[in-house]
Amino acid sequence: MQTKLKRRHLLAGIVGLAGSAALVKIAGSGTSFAEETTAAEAATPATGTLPIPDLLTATDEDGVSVFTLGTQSGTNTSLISGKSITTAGYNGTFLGPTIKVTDGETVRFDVTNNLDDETTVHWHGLHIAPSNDGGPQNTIAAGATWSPSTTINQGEACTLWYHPHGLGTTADQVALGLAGMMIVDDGSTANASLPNSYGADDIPIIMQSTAITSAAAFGITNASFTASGVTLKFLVNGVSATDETPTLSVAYGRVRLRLLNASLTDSITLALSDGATFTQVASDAALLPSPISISSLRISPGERAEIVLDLTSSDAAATLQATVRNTTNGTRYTVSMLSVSSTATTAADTLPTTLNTVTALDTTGATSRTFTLSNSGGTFLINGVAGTSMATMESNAVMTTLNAIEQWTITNSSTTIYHNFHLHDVPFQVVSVGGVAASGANTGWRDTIEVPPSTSVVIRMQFTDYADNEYMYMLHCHNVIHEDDGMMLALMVMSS
Ligand SMILES: [Cu+2]
Repeated sequence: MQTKLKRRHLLAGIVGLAGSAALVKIAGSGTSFAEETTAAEAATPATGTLPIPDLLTATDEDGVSVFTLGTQSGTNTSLISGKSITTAGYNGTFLGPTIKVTDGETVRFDVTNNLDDETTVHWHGLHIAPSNDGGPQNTIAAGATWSPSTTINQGEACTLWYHPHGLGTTADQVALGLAGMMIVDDGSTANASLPNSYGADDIPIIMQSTAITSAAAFGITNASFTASGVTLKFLVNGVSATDETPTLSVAYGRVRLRLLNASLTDSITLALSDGATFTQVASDAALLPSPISISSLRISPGERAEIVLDLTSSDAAATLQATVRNTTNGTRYTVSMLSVSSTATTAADTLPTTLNTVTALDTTGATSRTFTLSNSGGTFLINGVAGTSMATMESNAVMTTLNAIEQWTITNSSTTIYHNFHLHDVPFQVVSVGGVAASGANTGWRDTIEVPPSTSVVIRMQFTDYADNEYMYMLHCHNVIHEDDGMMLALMVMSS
């Protein structure tokens, strides 16, 4: 994307040194991906009780990085003593490894489905052709392998994730544990100036508000979270923070936490236990224009955010607390979700004041559309349509053309139910929320945004690079229970 190339030139002169990890990355900025990986491995790994998903190692096939994923089912007998809970994961029995890719890298994902049921794998937030996007058309039968390939073309450093996206089965399969993180490195100086040694000072945090039913299964309905005999557990990288707060100790003065709300339906608001401020550096789809200082951070389902904690001063020995709220914003509980400390004794250098440049899309003459989110009992609708069958998706598909710039108004007509809005293919810019111009974390690129009751959110986007007259992208609420109950439409980007 043209604007993003310009951004890199702009940032080329900024050198922010943020500890040894940054030194490693800056030293490696002109070197190959393999050399960077080797350098990153030299960093001192974090310790503590928090599990950190493995970084998935690609095999090189004639210049193509091949990442191999396999779904598999399993059981968990530790979450509730004496009960065996059915789970699923990628290359393991719960969650999946982290995939790290770099702009310009040609990749292939070989995904084998070892479940008894059909699945799909959607690369949430990745700018990729619709035929490789992993939506409901890209089903992988039990026992089959799907091998989408692409050249990473993101133009932004960001935290993405991958998860199933079958029609009507997303909540079922995500609840089992099918979710993993994807990290995109854009090679920018700004990204290099932030902690970026995976597992050392750059840590994935996958948060899941779960309900375990009296029958010892992960709940997949809204009602299951309040049903008789239910046990609510807040999982961080697969372990229960409800039972014991996981710990993370790093050898650096600063740590970057890549936060993902992989919950089915609940929003999560993070704060430090002492109320101190912390720094957000990225939202969903890109680094923010500048770091922002915040004292709480609300993340709706499917969203990501990146924060940086300074562990040698203000955030020393920080404990992150999560307040979990349901779809009508009722508080379920507050849990101490992570205790972070550092063995470093020297203060971290200051962060750069500029991380990214977002050039406003020119919407002069752009197509405007409106999308109204509503429900009729348990049926969830966009513009009155429940996208619960492929035929309905096809006949109601939003049609646009390659390179079109559009401005969309997303309105939540419910007076009580929170929704959010996720768009596949390209990130969007936020124009306004509830009539107020975008501010804070909404000044960067996003792919998911919360739409509170009785509120309109205005966004704009450009459908670059990928057109297809057969395969569809999806747009939907990322409360995946609502999504499965119909709050999803298809988008087709036509070549002309
Ligand atoms: Cu919703």
